[in-house]
Amino acid sequence: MAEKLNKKASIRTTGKLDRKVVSKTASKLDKKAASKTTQKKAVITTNNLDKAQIKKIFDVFDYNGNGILSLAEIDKAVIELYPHLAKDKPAIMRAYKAADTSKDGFIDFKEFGRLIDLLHYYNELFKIFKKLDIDNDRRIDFGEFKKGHKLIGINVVSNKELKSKFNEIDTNLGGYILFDEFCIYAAKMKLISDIPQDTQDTQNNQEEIPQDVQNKQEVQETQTKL
Ligand SMILES: [Ca+2]
Ligand SMILES: [Ca+2]
Ligand SMILES: [Ca+2]
Repeated sequence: MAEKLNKKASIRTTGKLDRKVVSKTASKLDKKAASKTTQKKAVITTNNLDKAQIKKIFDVFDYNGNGILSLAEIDKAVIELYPHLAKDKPAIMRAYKAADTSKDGFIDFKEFGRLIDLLHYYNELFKIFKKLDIDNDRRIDFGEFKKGHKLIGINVVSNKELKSKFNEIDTNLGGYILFDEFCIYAAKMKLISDIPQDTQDTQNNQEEIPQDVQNKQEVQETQTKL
């Protein structure tokens, strides 16, 4: 476990931020969360940011200064602030949609902490997705799935079982696993330990995970295990 924690501590979503301030803020948030159980998961995923720091980043995102973020502003800011995430449009799109809990098409300050965490979360998932998507057409066909299924923790031998797994993930049975479908599967399988709020309510157990265990590097661990 200790070894796990060390590895996790090495890369945080915002590694440059001051750890002391961060942990203080996180414990404050936890107290708040205790009284409002529905907020718990969101709080955990934003544990590595402190409010003043979030506000600073928010203001950079909010290019026109109207206090809310459009998708265009998010795209622009991601290119500037998180260039390593900028190419992953499907991941950005998914994070944007999932963070917009009020469903008004904009990310306000309350939703913003989650947006940052989700950007990293979906980026990690997208990295795995891209490994499977050999021809880079942003969908996984059965041939690609057959080659890469072990990367996502599937260990079946027969072609038949593999096909039924594929169909299970390909929920609209379109013959391809799309990134959205992949994300739903990944959340279900806990492919990355850091399950954001937009997944299913069945993920409630995630709240029990201590803050230090939350991280975005689970991907690598999953892969080495396999
Ligand atoms: Ca704005
Ligand atoms: Ca919103
Ligand atoms: Ca493909």
